[in-house]
Amino acid sequence: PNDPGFAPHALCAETAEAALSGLTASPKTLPAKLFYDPEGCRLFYRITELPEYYLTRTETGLLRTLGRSLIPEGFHSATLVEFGGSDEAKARYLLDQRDDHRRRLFATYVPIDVAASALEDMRFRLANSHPDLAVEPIVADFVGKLALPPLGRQRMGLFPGSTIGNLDPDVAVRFLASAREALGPGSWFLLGADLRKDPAILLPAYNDSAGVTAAFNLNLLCRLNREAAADFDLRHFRHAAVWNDALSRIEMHLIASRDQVVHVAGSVIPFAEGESIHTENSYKWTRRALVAMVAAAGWEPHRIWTDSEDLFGIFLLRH
Ligand code: AVI
Repeated sequence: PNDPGFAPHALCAETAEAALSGLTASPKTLPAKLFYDPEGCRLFYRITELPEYYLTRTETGLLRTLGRSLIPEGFHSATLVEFGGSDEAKARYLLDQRDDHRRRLFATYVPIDVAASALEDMRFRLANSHPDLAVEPIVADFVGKLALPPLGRQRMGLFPGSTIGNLDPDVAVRFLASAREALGPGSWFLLGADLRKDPAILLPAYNDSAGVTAAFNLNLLCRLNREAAADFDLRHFRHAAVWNDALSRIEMHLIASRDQVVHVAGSVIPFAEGESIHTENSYKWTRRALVAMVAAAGWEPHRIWTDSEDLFGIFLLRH
């Protein structure tokens, strides 16, 4: 980004607090959820269209081809609950399905996300394209205690995009267990996860030649300049993506290219040359490890679909 974002804006206490707690820790970190301000959302959307970032197009290809076969037999007028669903693009592959009598398999869609305005836009789009679908958005962080309204007899959770990979395994198990409890007995869950593979494929997906992922990562610092009274000089930090084989994850870091001092919300944060801020993990699961994880959360794996190159998996789980 060219604009380092020094323009004075109101200090956002929540952003400043989250940033400071990570930047005063050792090693330094920043929470990945801070990526998704409006500029970060735009950059992430560009990532999903990059030639190196195979995840989105592979998952979408699977959803498009599998369509109705992703949905258990006997479903109709069911409820689809999407976790982190601020964009209905993937849910549409399920919401569009009808039975042989042209009845919708899903009558209700409950997207859960922190982005209230994105949920409102989505409600408007779906009112146009699916006037007979009940859309009941919930503004909440899906990785928290979830209280869902009564959901009807047939319920399915949807957690696409390999967002599961951005959660540490213990948090992922807790999330899956609480989603299971919230959806209740008899429910189903569709989970999209990026699979462990050759780092020669993984690394370019997080270090693309057009530099969009670098801009996405550096936008975190712009955001702190805008919202947390920080003065990061973006010329003195660079993006790095590394493969951690032992922990089976891509890590994103921002590396200080010289010794420097940065101010954040009134605190002084020193950086040594080469020091990193760890900004994101993206775990890559083998089928076997993922099955063990969902089982630890109480779900029973029912079916797994992957693409012909075994890049991405869609897992159907049963309560
Ligand atoms: C949202 N999430 C699944 C992305 C991923 O692949 O872990 C976020 C991302 N980070 C860098 N590129 C994309």
